[in-house]
Amino acid sequence: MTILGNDPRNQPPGSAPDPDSDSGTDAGVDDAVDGSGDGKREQLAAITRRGDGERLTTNQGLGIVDDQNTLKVGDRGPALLEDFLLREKITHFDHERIPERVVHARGAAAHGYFQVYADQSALTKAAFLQDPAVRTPVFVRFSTVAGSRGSSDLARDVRGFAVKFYTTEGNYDLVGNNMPVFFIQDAIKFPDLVHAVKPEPHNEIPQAASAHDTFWDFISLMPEAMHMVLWVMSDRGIPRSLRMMEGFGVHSFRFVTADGTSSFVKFHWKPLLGVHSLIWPEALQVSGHDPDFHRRDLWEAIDGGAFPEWELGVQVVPEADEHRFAFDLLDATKLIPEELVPVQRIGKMTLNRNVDNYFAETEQVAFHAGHVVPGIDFSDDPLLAGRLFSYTDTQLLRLGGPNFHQIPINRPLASAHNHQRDGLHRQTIDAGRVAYSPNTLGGGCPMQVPSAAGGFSTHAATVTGDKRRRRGPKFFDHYSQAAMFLNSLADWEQAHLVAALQFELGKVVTAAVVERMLGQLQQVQPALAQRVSIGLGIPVPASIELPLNRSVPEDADPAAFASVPVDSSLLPSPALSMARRQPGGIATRCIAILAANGVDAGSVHAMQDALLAAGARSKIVAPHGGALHCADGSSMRIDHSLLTTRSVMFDAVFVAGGADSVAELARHSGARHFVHEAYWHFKTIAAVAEGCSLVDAADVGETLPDGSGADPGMLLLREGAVAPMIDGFIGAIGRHRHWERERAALRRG
Ligand code: HDE
Repeated sequence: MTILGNDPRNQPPGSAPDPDSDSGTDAGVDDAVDGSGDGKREQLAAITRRGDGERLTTNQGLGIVDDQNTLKVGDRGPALLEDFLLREKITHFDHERIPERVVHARGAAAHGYFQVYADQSALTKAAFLQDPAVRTPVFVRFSTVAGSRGSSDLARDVRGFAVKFYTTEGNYDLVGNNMPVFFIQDAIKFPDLVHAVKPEPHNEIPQAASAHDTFWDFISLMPEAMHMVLWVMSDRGIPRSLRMMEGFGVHSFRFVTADGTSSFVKFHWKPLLGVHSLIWPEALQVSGHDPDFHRRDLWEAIDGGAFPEWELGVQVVPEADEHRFAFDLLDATKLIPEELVPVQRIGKMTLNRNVDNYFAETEQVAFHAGHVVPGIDFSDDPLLAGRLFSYTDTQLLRLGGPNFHQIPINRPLASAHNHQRDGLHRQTIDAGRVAYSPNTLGGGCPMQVPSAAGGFSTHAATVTGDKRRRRGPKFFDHYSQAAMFLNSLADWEQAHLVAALQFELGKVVTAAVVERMLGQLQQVQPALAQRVSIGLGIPVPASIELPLNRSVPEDADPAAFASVPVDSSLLPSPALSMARRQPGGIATRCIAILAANGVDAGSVHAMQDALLAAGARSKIVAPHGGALHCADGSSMRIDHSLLTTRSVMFDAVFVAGGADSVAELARHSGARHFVHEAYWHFKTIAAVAEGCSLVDAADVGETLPDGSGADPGMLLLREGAVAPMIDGFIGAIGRHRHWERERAALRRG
């Protein structure tokens, strides 16, 4: 009955036809939807092949005697074309690659489950949002947008945050980003945006970077992009970890209840580890040292049992309030400030299992903004409209045909039955002669599902108007929310944003593009343009002819577009600042313990135990690999030598005591640099007893760089045992970084 051979482990679950129907069934597994959250795991396990203990065969199951030598004439050849073993192996290899995603090519993914906190039937009839006892399996793929599959995790970029819920009513995909707004308002501009940010077509440079002429040329001509550009230039563009990012559905969607009441909804993911980022100089170094930094971090956290968690938040706006705001709910370049519409946290997602095979799962997963379930529907956002077409289209190319939904990772847990047939790589045998509807020969099956019985019916919204290429009038306020975002940031966040713009525009060769961008920033906030211009050494032009807004239609009355609408009601929104999204705690943080031969093992063990108890990890970093001989005669395993790691791989540094150990470290330029670098990335540094002299040798001190006070991120205990400093160390790491150090350095100049 299947095309996967006789091994029962290779049978696609549910591939047998529905006995009650004369129509084919599409990998349905009713049994797997048991509410335990394990359904998808079991479905995948049933078709997972492992080589352990197996014999080597061809793809036809033929046992292979010699997989080391090609069939030749004599010992030295020539090789024979007859060698079907060689041909099969090489041919398969030649075809191993599929096209990478045109955007979001580089990703990392994991399995987990979602559980709602309480019945949400007052908001939506979606089944997975009703019963707190039910765990819905999820598969989540994070990604960068612009880079190729082999690029670095550390690019300054938007991060994709795509969640596939395998619900009892079919797959629901929430395909979002780690920023709440988007660059463009209308899908028709998406290919232009992507062409502008991707490597330039003549020389394919630069990889995974927006810091080049074509991107800024385009952006400088697109006032609607200013809000999103500020998000990308903020530290949100360089997350500390995928586990420490927020996620956003971006568009307004609809919730629909059982009685047909609809409201608008914006989706949020709130990470329980807080929202944290790297700083740019650090990201540049991590990129060279470990371009897989984010992937590895996610993998190791899940592997080590530190399962990342996010709460699902919703901002709900009743239909009657659709026009209540100064911005348009259908405009994806605008967010709803949380102070206007609070985020209700309605459930939690936990990622608890790494993939078994990157290609089969992370690469072949196919998300689609149009995969919804009853109770969730679309708004008329013109950006969303384009997405609803694009995602299927792209999978047809990427995954090679119309049956990509039958690839294991994409199969729903809910049974799927219809009259679609055939096509490349069909995985089911659709038995019977009835492949049409209506029919009597198949008893009318599969039958349509009334909405009362869980079928999907589009919310009946009333629409009127002329058919034309236009945007709503509120769409033309391009700068108010950009300014709101800027004004909501802490001073250090603003300083990083300014530095990012200086870096990016500093890489732009065409002077007119830079000037035009300064003109755009001037519209957001004159002080911003001024600050950016200082680093560029280019004055803000006294007057600059800003481009015509390209989205003004040619048949429009120019007077209607003469003045730009401004939302003067917007106040700074504290919720937008990462500074306010840091819960403290050091769970899953990684701390370097610097040590050499002769180290005081007691201080190391005490610190390791305390960090572990607080949920953090520690690694011994030494001048060499292997093991350390400690002062008390014991030995200690080294995790990294100074050759193979850098301070940028850690959240904080502890220098253990021991006279010989510290003397060796102080002589080692790598050890001194380690501490120095961590200090200038504003991390917590602690040292005990002799360890303090390495900190002294690293040319960093306990007072802030401008001498204005004690540095709360520097904890030096020159005498005694480590115990009294442990709580302070953990508390200081929980602050993520010590921005007063950066502030003081800026003051000092
Ligand atoms: Fe996507 N987007 N997108 N996008 N997008 C894709 O689909 C597209 C947009 C997002 O991990 C592609 O399977 C259009 C917004 C994520 O597999 C493609 C438009 C948001 C991912 C596509 C947008 C996203 C994609 C490429 C404008 C945030 C990765 C490969 C109308 C809400 C999903 C693929 C994964 C991927 C099209 C805009 C998020 C080409 C046409 C806005 C997270 O179909």
